[in-house]
Amino acid sequence: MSEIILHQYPESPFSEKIRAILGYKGLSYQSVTIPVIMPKPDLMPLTGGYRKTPVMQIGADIYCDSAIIARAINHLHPQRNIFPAGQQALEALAHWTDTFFFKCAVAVAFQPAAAGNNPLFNDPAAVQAFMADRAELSKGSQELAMDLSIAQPYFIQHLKRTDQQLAGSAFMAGSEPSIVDFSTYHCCWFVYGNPALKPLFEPFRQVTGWMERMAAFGHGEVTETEGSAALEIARNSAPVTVAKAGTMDIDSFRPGDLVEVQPIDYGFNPVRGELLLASLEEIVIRRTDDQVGDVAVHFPRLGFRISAAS
Ligand SMILES: N[C@@H](CCC(=O)N[C@@H](CS)C(=O)NCC(=O)O)C(=O)O
Repeated sequence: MSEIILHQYPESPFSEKIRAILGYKGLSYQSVTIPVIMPKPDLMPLTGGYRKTPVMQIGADIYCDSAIIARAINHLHPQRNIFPAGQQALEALAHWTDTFFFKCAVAVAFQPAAAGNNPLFNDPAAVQAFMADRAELSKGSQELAMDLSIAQPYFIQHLKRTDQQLAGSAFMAGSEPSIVDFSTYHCCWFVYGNPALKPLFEPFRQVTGWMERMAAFGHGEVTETEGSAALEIARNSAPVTVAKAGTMDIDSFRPGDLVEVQPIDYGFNPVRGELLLASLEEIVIRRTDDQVGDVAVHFPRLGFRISAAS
């Protein structure tokens, strides 16, 4: 089996979600540090336009979005299962956390009183470039916009509820961590890491104790590699995923159709390719790129849409 390559950057919360899962499972992997803002020249040949962080690569199979990355890791490395049997509806809570609660966390983390501590904001030109890039990322979307006066009470409300829940168990859904813990952890990590915002967590000792337990899983055994090396690995590999018709009639798309896939929340960059698979959980398309040849690009169903290629 080819090794996992995680395309990410240290400050990225969704990357922290995946790093923590890799740590919990005790996995070794390669990491490519990608730029925080566009352009991302060593990522685009792999994804075909998807620009969010993180992206996981295994040979010539490319996984876009932390939801499908988490599932793929758990499938390939089932030890310390984070999708407990009999608790499948937990994924709805994980999705709410990765979308709505994350949006609250963004407003809290980027509030003016805390921005000075953000390592990304230590020179004015970098701030300007970051703001321009994120304006482009959220063009046509309201999904990342929430006033702090609305977001902060929501954020604290969920900390309080989580604190109360954690009084009865070591992790959010029992004695072992599940996908919900990792989704909640990265949103909290994002805010807690800023010294100006840490006091928000003070009343919630169960949450801070749980965050310490989550942090203690570490990030696994990481080897840093270059983007060019990752491209070469893709070029020298063939996608493992093959075309497969679904067992259910879900939509009108069939393997072989030329389609575009894009997020429904923000970062509306469509990825075009030939449909390999469109199940209830996953959409996979095959595309050919001058630099890497054939790749299979995977997306979760939830949070993405397919349309016929224009
Ligand atoms: N639904 C996506 C959200 C990913 C996301 O929004 N990531 C942020 C960084 S944590 C991002 O892409 N920011 C813009 C960028 O890195 O270019 C996931 O679960 O992976």
